[in-house]
Amino acid sequence: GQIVHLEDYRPTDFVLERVDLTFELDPKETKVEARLIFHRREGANPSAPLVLDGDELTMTGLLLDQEEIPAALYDVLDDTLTIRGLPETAPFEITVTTVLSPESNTKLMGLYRTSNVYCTQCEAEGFRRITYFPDRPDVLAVYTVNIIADKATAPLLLSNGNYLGGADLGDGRHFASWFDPHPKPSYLFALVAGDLGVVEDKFMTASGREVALKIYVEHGKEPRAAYAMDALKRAMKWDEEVFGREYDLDIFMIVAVSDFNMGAMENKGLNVFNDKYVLADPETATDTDYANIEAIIAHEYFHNWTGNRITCRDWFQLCLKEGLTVYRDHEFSADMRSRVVKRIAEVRHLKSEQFPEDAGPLAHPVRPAQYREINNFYTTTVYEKGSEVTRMIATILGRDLFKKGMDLYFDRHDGQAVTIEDFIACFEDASGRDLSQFSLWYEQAGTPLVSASGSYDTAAQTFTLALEQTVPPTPGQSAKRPMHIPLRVGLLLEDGSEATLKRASGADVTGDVIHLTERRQTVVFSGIPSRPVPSFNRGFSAPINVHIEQSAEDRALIARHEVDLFARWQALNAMALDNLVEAAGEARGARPITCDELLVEGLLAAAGDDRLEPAFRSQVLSLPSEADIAREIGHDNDPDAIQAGRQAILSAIAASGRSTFERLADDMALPGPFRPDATSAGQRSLRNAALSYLVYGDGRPERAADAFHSANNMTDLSLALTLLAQRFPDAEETAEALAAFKKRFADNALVIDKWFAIQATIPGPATLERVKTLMSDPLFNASNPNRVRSLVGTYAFSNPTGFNRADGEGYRFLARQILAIDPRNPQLAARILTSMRSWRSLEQTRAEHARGALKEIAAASSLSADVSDIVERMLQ
Ligand code: HT7
Ligand code: ZN
Repeated sequence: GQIVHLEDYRPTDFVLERVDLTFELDPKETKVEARLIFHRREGANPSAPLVLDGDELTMTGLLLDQEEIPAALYDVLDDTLTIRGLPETAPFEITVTTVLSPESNTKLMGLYRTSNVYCTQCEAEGFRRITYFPDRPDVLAVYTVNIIADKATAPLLLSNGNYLGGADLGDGRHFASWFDPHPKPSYLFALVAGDLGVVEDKFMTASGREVALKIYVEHGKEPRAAYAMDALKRAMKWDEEVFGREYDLDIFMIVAVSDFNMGAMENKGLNVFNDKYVLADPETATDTDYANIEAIIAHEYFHNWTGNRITCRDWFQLCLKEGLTVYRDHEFSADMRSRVVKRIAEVRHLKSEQFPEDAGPLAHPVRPAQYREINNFYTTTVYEKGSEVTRMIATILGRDLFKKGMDLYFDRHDGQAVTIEDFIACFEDASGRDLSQFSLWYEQAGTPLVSASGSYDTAAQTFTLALEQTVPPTPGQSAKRPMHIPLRVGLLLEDGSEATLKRASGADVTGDVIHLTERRQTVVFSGIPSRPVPSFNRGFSAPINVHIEQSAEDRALIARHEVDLFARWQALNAMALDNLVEAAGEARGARPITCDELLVEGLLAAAGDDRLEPAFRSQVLSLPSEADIAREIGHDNDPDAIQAGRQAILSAIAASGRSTFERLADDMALPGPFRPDATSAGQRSLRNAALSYLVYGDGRPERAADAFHSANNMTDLSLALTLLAQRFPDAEETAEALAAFKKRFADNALVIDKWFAIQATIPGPATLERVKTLMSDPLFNASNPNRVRSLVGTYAFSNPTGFNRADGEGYRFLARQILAIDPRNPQLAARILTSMRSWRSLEQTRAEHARGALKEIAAASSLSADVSDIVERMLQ
């Protein structure tokens, strides 16, 4: 693949006015006729040829205004069809006919088959696998789609927009026509055909239009789509109330499929979902599954405005739709559930996924300036950091001006394909503020580090904060400019009360936000009666690392008294992390491991505080992960020592907290039938956190086995199974529970994914053999992405001691898997390979093994662009 550069962007020479597609569906030989009406753009070169994109296409016909185009006037190369001699000004029609084999399309891009259903995935560049087309997001057109298929096997024929009509063709086939009045880019095209069950509902928009809602699932699974339907209606209502956005077609459809490369896809009016994010019932879905379904249903729905009505000019602008839409789905979940608990979960995710990406060889700006393979840029940086950047705009402008900016964006750019500059300009125009320095957040990769130190002047009663920001070098960006960092702070006095922030001099302060804009800046607060304890980055107002010398006592004060509950969690988490880093060092040096008494006190005080909501207390009890500790240490990591240190701390907490945990396990028991709401989920979560410590303290499997046998929902059942497997992998009870679980859920793919994943997380070097054995289990299916992710992906991403075996066998195993997956499904292979993105921060022996495995991949012949792009960047 060639490198594409943002600065090379040029509009097309031709404007596409209309698209008419006719599909004659067949598993092996689908015929696609595309009629495309173009005219030459005003001002374009009158002799410029029309260049269309294609990928692995077989073309059987090419007409200009219904006349065959002579061979001398067109060229078919690998990825393009070039047509010369086209009219200078008049509109013309190109008709392209292609023949595809959906059943042999294993890449799951373009038109493919999954469980006997025809289905498409076109983002980012899948449409070019269906027909020759100007396959780029700034080409917006109105589509009519005709689908012809066998009536018995494909009674259902769906595409974007509104249903026009259909008929029986009398030869065992039938057809249906769809018309989408909203101009859209090709990546939002979708077609689904097959035999599916449906759940139907309707939604009345604020302006009184009735929208038919349909969720299509495999026959028999309809009851499991009820929660998704409920989430959809709540999302539609929320978008009207909070962003003033109404739905714009008569029908909104969701189709759940079992083979899908990502979570879901926001095709106009016809979202296609990985069934993992649609199907749920108490017996088979965990609380996390319910929360994910709610978030992803909302996310895809919200794309209707942020992504579809206003789309991206080019793929460099991906964060324009993704960062903003993630921000919107985060706000939705915060409103549906507990805001602080949601924020903690977001920050945990950001730090565990995005921070390592930003600190490693795959680091890139929220808006990259170049790419080789766009599929590799659907990253946590574009999505989650992109969302944080949007959140910072809201923090800097305040709620009302942010809303004004969003309204202006919807107003000004509806129906357009735009850029980050266009987006930012709306907030500048709405607020009168200059956001040019702020825009560096889109351009500079790397997680900024803010170092802070405070000094209190007793005589003057002033508190001076000295702040310094550094943005670390990242691939292709060695020098960085200072950013605009909105830092929310509180100053806590000895008694836990909060000092009023009165700025005397230095950096700008609005409310509790310090605007850090220079490399080094001080800010002086006056009228501070005693030495305060600063609480930094309240609510995680900026996606940064903060370095501040703060004693455990100071952190404990924050943990007890901060009005910002997020900051309380943050203080305890930081205290725990300090202790865990130290413990890892002690374990590595074979020294005794010490557990900080203040940490234990703080954790138990919060966990046992009935005034706080259970979900929050559960978050407090969940210590930083082994990966979090490795990230904090940053270099020369020994995963075994990290794990040993962490386990010693867990044991100490388990011992000190026994009575608290016993009480919580009882108090948090939920009588009555399962309910998936946030409050019940929070109680389950706290109860399971307490149970985990108790099992830890017991050192015996009985309690976990009891929990397994008495569970009446998947949250409790899978937690109990995880405890058994991770703590007692060789116990009789564990073998029995694993066998019982497998037997009970053998025909439920999504639950069997959990069965594989749980076993893939068992710590220690022996798990590699287990994973290999599981790969030959009859239930393993190498062509199903969810299954591959659940076993191979979980092993590589979520099992630090199992995967990072000191002998390097884990890496060599992964290399072989990547090479096996790549020819079938490059996107999936490339994604799983990113599990090795932090290899350089391992201790030397492991790092050398990791390098060796990466080189083995790099040396393989005929790698996909997806995998070779990742492996080359990782080795650079
Ligand atoms: N916008 C969707 C991205 C997506 C995708 C991208 C590449 C390959 C396959 C894909 N499936 C879905 C998902 C989203 O952010 O909503
Ligand atoms: Zn999205």
